[in-house]
Amino acid sequence: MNHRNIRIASAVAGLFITALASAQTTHTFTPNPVDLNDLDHFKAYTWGIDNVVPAGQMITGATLTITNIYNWTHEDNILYVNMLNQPALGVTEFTDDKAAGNYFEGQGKVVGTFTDPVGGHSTNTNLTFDLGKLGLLDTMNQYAKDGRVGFSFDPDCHYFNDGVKLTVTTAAVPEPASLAVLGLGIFGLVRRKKNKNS
Ligand SMILES: [Ca+2]
Ligand SMILES: [Ca+2]
Ligand SMILES: [Ca+2]
Repeated sequence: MNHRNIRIASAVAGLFITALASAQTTHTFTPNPVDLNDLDHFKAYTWGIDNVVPAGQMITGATLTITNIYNWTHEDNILYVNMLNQPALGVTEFTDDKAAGNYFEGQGKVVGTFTDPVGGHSTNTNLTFDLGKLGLLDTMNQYAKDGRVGFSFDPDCHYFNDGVKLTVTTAAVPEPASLAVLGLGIFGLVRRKKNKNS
């Protein structure tokens, strides 16, 4: 390929990628109650969500946020968050009686933990887990294939907060056929140029 043909080919590929990117849609999900009852130390919670991905689409980005989270007082504290394949739909409460460790240890994939170093009052902290940056999108797509995906939260302390939110972006799954057509298109362009030049 000469420089000109490479330019044409990358322009075509660029258009295709732009078309893909512009077809992204954003969906927002919140649990009920939205603050998971202020994440009680004695409890552990699951939140199951249905229809995260419209038919023919795949997850291209996902962010889990807990707004204005803070521990009720200054002390040792930790919140465990996992992603689950098949939790019950909606919010379910379990009792761990303040037992140390993640109540959902070994279930699904670990998303992360949070510790409030201050405690006792709001510090306007928004806890954000970017599931793309955490490398969890492939697993999330697998989990969500049957429609259901969710999260577990084990607060080992009492976290006041203004709400949990999941934001998901989805895009059409690129069909092998359209990729093949694109490939042929680039090939054709390059061939035509080559013939003209020779
Ligand atoms: Ca707990
Ligand atoms: Ca626990
Ligand atoms: Ca599932």
